Amino acid sequence: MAKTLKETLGELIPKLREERVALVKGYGDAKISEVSVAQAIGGMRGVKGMVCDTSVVEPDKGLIIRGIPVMELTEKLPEEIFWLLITGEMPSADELAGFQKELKAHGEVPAYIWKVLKAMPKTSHPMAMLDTAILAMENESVFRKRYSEGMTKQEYWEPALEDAMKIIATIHTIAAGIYRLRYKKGPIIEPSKKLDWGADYVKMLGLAPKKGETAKMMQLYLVLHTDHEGGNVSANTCHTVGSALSDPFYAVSAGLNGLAGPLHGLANQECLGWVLQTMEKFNGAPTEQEIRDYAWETLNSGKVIPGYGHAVLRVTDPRFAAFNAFGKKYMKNDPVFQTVDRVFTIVPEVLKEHGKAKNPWPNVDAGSGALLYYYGLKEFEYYTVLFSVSRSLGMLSQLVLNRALGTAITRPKSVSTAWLQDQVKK
Ligand code: HAX
Repeated sequence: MAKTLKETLGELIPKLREERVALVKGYGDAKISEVSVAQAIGGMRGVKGMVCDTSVVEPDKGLIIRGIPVMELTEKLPEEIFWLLITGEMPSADELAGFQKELKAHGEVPAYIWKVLKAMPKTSHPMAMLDTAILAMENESVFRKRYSEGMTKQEYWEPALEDAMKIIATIHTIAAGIYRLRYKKGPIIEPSKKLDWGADYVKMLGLAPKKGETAKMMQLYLVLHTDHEGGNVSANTCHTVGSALSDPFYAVSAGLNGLAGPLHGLANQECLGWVLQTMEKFNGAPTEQEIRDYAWETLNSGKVIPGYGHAVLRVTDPRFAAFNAFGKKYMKNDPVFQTVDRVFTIVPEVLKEHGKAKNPWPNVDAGSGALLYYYGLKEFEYYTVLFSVSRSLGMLSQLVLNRALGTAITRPKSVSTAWLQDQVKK
């Protein structure tokens, strides 16, 4: 019989613990990073001060999950990516089937969640609704219960995994329900017993299947957004909150609150908004010159061009490239997609000329909206919820591993401005 995820992790964790102990024992004092004044003030950019094994982001290559460039994973299911993130290996067909079955068994959304969501104002942002629902579901936490009963440190990862399964098994159902409630799309659709995670999400949103293309697009979307190493706002926040042994519901909800910022995950709603504004302003797909003019207008008004630039990447984000390739295959004549594609040829030139952004190339958020729009998801305020459904996989894989490895509570040292001034004089 195929091993369950818990059994697989149970075999792996002792080796990972030994590895970590050996590193600290043998090389605990070895230096890996230095911090400049600019870094301390500038969001700790480039400071190496945390460990994350699920994925790395190389400035010139982009996202690499457990050694595999994301472009080589675009045909996989998000469930397979979760298994890869957390164990370092792809699941076998039997392991995948067992894992999907286990997820279905955890898939019931508590009735009080729908009551909470229905009680929220009609104008609530869908991200506020999702984050509230995950937080409200904290009532289900096995981690909290086991902690209060007095479990040992060695056991932390087990209820953390149990809570992770509950979140992953329900987040797409909750997210789809939010879409239907918030945009008056009709009654909430129940999860299916057979469909995979992404296809089920499409069905529960109530999107037209378009001969299976919508599910294919969703599969790609959910794979590409899963993880982006440990230092980004959502992962880092989830990590910090989890490090206090707040349970996974608290930690994931907190991470998603970070994803809801326009410089992070909310850029995807901003981005399609920007593209549609150009189309409205110029009555249809704008010319290259019109895009150039509008980009300058945006920059001159002190705003950023959403979907461009990155804190780590210095090339076109491969995730943007994957969305662009999908668009070229399935919707090359769609005017919104054509505009996104044209923006891609103009905005990097403009940003280079502008001279501020260290990276003028598109990130993941520049391209995804056109695909969602084409397949019927026109409410772009909702887009970060889709990102969240996927990113929960990355945050939770990191969280479970951190509980398994006994990662310490996060507590960097802050310094005062006066201390900095003194220090630089020395
Ligand atoms: N448009 C205009 N100006 C930009 C810019 C853009 N797209 N990207 C960077 N800049 C500016 C910065 O605002 C900064 O200006 P100031 O010196 O006046 O503060 C300057 O260029 C240097 O910034 P940087 O070092 O290149 O970039 P940061 O690491 O500070 O920030 C951001 C990275 C992603 C936040 C930034 O590029 C940005 O705001 N992009 C637009 C928003 C966006 O697309 N966010 C999504 C990023 C991907 C992600 O996390 N998705 O979830």
